[in-house]
Amino acid sequence: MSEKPKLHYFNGRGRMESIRWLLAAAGVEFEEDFLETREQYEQLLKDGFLLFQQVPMVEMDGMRLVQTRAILSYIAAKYNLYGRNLKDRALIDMYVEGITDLMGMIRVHFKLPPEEKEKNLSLIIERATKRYFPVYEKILKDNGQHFLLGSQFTWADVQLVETILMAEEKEPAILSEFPLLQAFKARMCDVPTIKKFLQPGSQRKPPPDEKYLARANRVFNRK
Ligand SMILES: N[C@@H](CCC(=O)N[C@@H](CS)C(=O)NCC(=O)O)C(=O)O
Repeated sequence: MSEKPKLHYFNGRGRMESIRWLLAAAGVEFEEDFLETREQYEQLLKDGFLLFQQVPMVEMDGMRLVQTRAILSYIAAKYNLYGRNLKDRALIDMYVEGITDLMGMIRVHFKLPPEEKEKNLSLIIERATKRYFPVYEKILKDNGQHFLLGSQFTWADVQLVETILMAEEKEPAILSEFPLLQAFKARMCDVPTIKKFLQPGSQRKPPPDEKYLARANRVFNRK
């Protein structure tokens, strides 16, 4: 196994993108093995490397990790992005899960049939501005600090800024009613490791398109 974590997934965002973000934010270099063909996927299955026959899979520290959430929490714990105690962890889990629910809606939007896209986009905007962003705006207001957990930079901050940028790709003015989240985003994008990840040529992936979907369908034998 290589020294650096090795990520097995498509050459696209999907469920792996938050893992790329978290590693990048932690300043960890990683390698990627992109799934392009059915044969590559079958080889991973044959080798017994995919516990539930699914990707993302990350080779790291002598393990072959699967299940996105498990991979993220391992990375967060390893690189001190998971709080100082159990209560911090509970808060981080709540904040991450909330933002992941919103992210999940945005992540699958591109796959919807054209006639459902507009309605679904309205739902995303409604959920972002009425349910999720008000919560994070209030947390920042109440603690009057830089990060969701006050002075500690954590996994929750990384997941939130990733989702804000995804939401802005759908609706550029989506943060207009949230001044503290705007300031938060600016601060986060200025964290050196994140700033680097946001530069062109980094391992950050572009929004998914038809080609990405066709590749995934090919690999999983879906029509
Ligand atoms: N609960 C898993 C779900 C993983 C998952 O659904 N992966 C998809 C690709 S994004 C996959 O491998 N699908 C093939 C299959 O389920 O057979 C996770 O969060 O990692």
